[in-house]
Amino acid sequence: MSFPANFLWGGATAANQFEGGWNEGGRGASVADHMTNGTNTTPRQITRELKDDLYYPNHKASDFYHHYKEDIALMKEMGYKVYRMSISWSRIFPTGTEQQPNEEGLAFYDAVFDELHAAGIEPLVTISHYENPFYLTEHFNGWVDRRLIDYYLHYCETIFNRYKGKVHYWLTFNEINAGMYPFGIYSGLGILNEGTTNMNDQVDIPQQRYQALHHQFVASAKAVQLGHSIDPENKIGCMVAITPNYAYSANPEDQIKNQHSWQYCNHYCGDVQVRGAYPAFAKRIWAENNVEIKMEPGDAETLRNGTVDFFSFSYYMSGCVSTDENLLRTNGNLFGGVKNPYLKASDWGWQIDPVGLRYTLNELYNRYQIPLMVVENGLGAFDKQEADGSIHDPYRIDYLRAHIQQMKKAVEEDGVDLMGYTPWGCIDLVSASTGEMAKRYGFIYVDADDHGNGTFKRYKKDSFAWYKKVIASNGEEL
Ligand code: BGP
Repeated sequence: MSFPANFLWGGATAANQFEGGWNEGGRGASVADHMTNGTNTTPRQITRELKDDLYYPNHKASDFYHHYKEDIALMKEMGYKVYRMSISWSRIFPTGTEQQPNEEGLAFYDAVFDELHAAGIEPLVTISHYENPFYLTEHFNGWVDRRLIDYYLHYCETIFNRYKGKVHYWLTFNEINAGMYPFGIYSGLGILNEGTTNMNDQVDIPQQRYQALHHQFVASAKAVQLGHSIDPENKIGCMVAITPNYAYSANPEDQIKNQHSWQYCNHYCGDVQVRGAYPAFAKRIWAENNVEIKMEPGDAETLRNGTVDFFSFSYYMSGCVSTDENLLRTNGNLFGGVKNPYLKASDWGWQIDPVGLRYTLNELYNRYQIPLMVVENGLGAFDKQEADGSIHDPYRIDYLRAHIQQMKKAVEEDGVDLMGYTPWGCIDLVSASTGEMAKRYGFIYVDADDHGNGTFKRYKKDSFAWYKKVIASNGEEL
C-alpha cells in the first residue's frame, strides 16, 4: 500500500506571481500590481499610484502569459497529473464590477486549459489568490464592503459556466486565514487603509478584518453551492495556510497558549468552511479582539449549506509557542514565532519540519474526515546557475523528499485520505512576501532577476529529473 493509484501529483502557481502580461489582453490591475519588490529585510512598498522609478515585479512575473505552451510541455515531461493555478480576476473583470466579462481574458484560460488537457493534466483552479482587482480596493476597501460577495459570485458564475467540463477542481480563496493577520492588502481581503505604505506595517482595524473575512466565508459558501449546481462534477475546496505550532515546554500555560494558537491560526476558517458554522471558540477570539460580526439574515444558513468537498492547505514550516517573552524569535509564512531548537530554518528563517506535515495531516483528517490535499509546500532558496546552464539543487530535493516521506507515513500508516500534492512555485516565480525572484522554489529555473532583467528562458534544475522519477514511481522512488 502506498499512495493511491489516482494520486494527484503536480505543482502549483498563482497568476499574480507567475503569469505576467499585467496590462495585456484587456486586463485590469490587481492589488499585487501595486506592490514593489523588497527583500527579507526591506518590506515591499504599496503605492496607490504606479511610479516610474519603482519596480513592480508582478507586472511581468515569470511571463507565463507568453510561455504557457512550453511551461505546460515541461509539466507534461515531469508527468504532472494536476496543475494548480489561479485565474486572475482582473483579467476576466478588469475592475471587478463589470457585467460583461473580458472575452480576451476568458479565451486565454480556454487556451491554457486546452493545452493542459492535451497534456493529460487536470487543472486545479484557485478562484482568488491574493489578486483582487485593485479597483475593488480603491473604491470599496476590498472585502470590508459586503457588495464584494455579489461581484465575486458573478465572477464565479462566469468562470464556472465558461469552463464547465474543463475544470473540475476549484479552491474558493487562497490561504483564507491570511485574513486573521494584519496583512490587509497582501491577504485576499484587499484592505488598504489610509497611512499604509508598506506590506509589513499596515494600518490594521480588526473589526474591518473580521467582518471582511465573514463576507469571504459567505461568498465561499455561496460559490460552493453555485459550483455544484452548474456542474455536479465540480469538487470545490477551501485553502488554509497551516502552521502546526508546538508548545515550547510542558508548562500548562504554554500548552493552552499553543491550543489557542491552533484555534486562531489553523482552525477558525477551516471550521467555518468545513463544518458550516463558526466554532465555539470564535466568541473568545472576537472578545479578545474587541470585534462584533454583523451577520445578515440567511448568513448562518448559507454557511451551513455551502461546506466544502475537500480541505486543501499550504505547509512550509512549523511554529513554536511560549509564554516566555525572552526566547529567540524567527520568521515564517504569514507569521513568525519562537525559535524551535530542534529545527533548522531556510535562508528566510522558515523552520523546516517534515514531521510537522505528518502531524498536520493527522490533526486535520481526524478533525474533518474529508479528503485533504497539500497544495503548497517547498523550499524557497537561492539557486546558482552554472556556466553550462545547469542548476544543482540537492537542498530542494532533500526538503521535498523528507516531506513526501512523511506524507506517505500519514497515508500508509495513519490512514489519512490524501488526494494529491502540488509543490509551490514549480516553475520559479515572484515571492509573495518579499517580491523577490531570488527566493526560488521551482523544479524549473527562470532566467530573471529581482529587477526583471533576464531572458526569461526556462532551465531544468536537478530536482526536475528527481521529481519526474517520484511521479513515475507514484512516490516509491524518493
Ligand atoms: C503562500 C502563498 C503563495 C506563496 C507561498 C510562498 O503564503 O499562498 O502565494 O507565495 O506562500 O511564500 P513566499 O512567496 O513569500 O516565499
